[in-house]
Amino acid sequence: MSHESNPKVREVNFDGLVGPTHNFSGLAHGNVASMTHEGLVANPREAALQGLEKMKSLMDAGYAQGVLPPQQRPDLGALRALGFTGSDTQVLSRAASEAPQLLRAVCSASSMWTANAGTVTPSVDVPDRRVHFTPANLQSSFHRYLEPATTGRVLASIFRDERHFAHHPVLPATPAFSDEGAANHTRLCGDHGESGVHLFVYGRQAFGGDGIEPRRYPARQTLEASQAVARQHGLSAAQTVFAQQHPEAIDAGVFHNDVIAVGNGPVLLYHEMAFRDEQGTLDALRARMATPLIPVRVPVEAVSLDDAVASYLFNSQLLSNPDGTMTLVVPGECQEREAVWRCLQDHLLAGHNPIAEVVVKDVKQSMRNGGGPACLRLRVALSAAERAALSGRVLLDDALHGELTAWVERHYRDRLAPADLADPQLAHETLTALDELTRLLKLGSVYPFQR
Ligand code: SUG
Repeated sequence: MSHESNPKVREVNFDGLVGPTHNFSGLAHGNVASMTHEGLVANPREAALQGLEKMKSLMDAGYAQGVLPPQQRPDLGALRALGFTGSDTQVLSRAASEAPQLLRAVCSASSMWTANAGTVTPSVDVPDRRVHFTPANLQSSFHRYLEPATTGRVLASIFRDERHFAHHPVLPATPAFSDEGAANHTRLCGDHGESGVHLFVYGRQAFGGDGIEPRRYPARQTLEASQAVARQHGLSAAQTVFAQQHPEAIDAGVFHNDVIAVGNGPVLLYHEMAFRDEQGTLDALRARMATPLIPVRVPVEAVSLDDAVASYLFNSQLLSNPDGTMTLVVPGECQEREAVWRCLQDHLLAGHNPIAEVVVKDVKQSMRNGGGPACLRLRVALSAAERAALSGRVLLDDALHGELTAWVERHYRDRLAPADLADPQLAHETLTALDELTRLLKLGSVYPFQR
């Protein structure tokens, strides 16, 4: 295959800004952290500031950092569509008394996990030389199914220039095409500007298949969804590998591939239990890649599945440095598990691989809902011309970081319990904050209340 390279291509990490309604509602079946922390009092302000601090420190370290806005919550339109009528206050109070689980779902700040916003293919891999986007349908849970409409508008607003960016429709929101976006997609390549091979990891096959699937928790990505996204983006068989996630891993709480594997450049850091067919997956990647694959395997004796799920070791950001080394950005929870911390020191840092530095980040508010550093970002590899063609003010610099921090401090509560979600004042505060945010980010009218 071709081995093109554009040295000006950089990976931009677009982090999701945590929204003002961040709370712990236990909405995600199969996500151990979300299930465990249901009902806790959340601190939306701290959550947003933890996210901004991660963005700022990576920007300061020289990585290109972008930001994506949160969504309009509570989603009163969704409640109205489900038959709740009257004023906003009446809709909220009726939902709170008649269907509290629906109220919680329409208040979730889950769009912060932008690794699930969609799948992105860089222009160097596509025949038309544009960056391709497909928002994920997130149909496997009601609270996340509410995201793609606004996600699509946000992506289309930022990546607006049709000469550089192409947007595809969300896949049909039905179980056969269950799609959770970039969390189940890894691009392996030499340099970011070289053509890459796309590893799509799915949990189950909708049509046919041999029935070997998780039994306890749902598989959120289907083979058919991954294949459809690859087709939309114009990727050929020589550029794609479709691998089934290990069903036992899903049943242990690994609800996305990015909870058990992370890749960057030629490096694939993965747990022994990540793939149903480990050897077949590596062989298929090697057969397609133009550059030698560097697999970094963590065996179960070093880190158990439970430790992987509790620490989110694999939900780290693996970032390329100019000197050829890589930095692994891990959540603070990795320091709390002895086996995991030892693995980081003795196995990853000391091993023969490009990982030369470990940076620890505190994103505890997000972690309590099952979202680590890697969940909070959508990777978009962009050439200099593509970066120049972005619309809006979404690339982080000191000024934007300062304004976003002040915005959070002005508008966010530091305490939010599930019972507070019915407070009409919260809905009002959120709309005021988001209206101001779209002006700050120069995004135009992306929210339903602005249209
Ligand atoms: O879909 N949690 C999210 C976490 C997503 C993490 N993303 C990646 N692994 N890329 C989910 O399970 C919990 C919300 C709550 O319980 O209130 C939640 O939706």
